Amino acid sequence: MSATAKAIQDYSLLDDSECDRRIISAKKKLGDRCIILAHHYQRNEVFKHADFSGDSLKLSHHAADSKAEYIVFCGVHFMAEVADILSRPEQITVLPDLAAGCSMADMADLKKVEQCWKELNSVLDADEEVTPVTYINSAADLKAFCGRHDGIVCTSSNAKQVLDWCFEKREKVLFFPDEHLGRNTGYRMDIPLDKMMVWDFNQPLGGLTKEQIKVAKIILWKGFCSVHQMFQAEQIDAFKERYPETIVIAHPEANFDVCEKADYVGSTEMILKTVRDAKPNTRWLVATELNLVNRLKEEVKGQAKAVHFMSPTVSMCSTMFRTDPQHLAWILENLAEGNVVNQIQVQDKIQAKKALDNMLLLN
Ligand code: CIZ
Ligand code: SF4
Repeated sequence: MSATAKAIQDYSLLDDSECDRRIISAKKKLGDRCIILAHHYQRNEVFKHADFSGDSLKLSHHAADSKAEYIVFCGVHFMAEVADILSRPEQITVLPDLAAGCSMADMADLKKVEQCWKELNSVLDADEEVTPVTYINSAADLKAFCGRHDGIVCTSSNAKQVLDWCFEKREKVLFFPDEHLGRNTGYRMDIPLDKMMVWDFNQPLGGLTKEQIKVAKIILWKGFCSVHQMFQAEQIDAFKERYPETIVIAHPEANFDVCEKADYVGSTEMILKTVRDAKPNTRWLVATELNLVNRLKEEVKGQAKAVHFMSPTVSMCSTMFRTDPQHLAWILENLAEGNVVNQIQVQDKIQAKKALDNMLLLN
């Protein structure tokens, strides 16, 4: 083990090809002691070094099944937290850039959610009537909140199954932090729009009346993804005017109107599978993060499938983008010398794991 860890400053001026060389060499040295996981929204320069790629659900399973000593998670903070919760105690999870957060996850915090629960309890018996559901895009202490209140975590791949589980137990759901995933999923389960109320956490009683809370089936936290909010229904209309044969596929973090106009709505895994399995000579308009869409476009162009990004302006996830080859080289060279930098450690794992296990049992 070396005495001192290398500093990121020594890497920030390295060019990408030098980083590539160093990543490959450090990876070779570490062998099966280390796995690199990369989310679909990672840029190519990082994505190409991954042992496994996937959405957060698939990557959580890889983390849980892995025997590696080090899990290097090229994704955002909440994903590395999930890997830490699900992996064995002796495994170490590392996030290459600690500033890689998720603006949607930051829209709900424990204080605000506890306040909401307290206010719901002034109208209902929340513990008897409401199941809290947190989208996996949330901090570990919110997953722990769900664990404590007999709730559950969901991802965009299993949101419907999770809501089915909830409605077998209790009549209402508090869904955070993404308003859109909650509404788009509820609507596809035939829950009328007027039974899904938005909880504005900046207003007393979420800006709702007691009556609205009493009739609600799903209470939707007023959170959103800044990347997916760029997609608009008018972009679909404009594109279809030029190419009427277009098939539209959208992520459920996109707004209701976009999902209503889409032919398919689903998680990143579902989007990839649907386009990969589609017939040749098809044209696709895709509403999710740009790095995924660009890679998919390249992958299927040989099968005469055209893939287009829905928004006319570039909308990448800026926090996913923080993980660059410089940070990856820095992390791996340190690990190869026995220095752990940027470890993610969740303090209160038990309740968060309970909420995650409730979800994983459904898959
Ligand atoms: O769950 C994930 O990985 C995210 C953030 C998107 C998706 O649908 O895969
Ligand atoms: Fe968060 Fe949106 Fe980025 Fe996904 S794309 S990590 S929800 S900010």
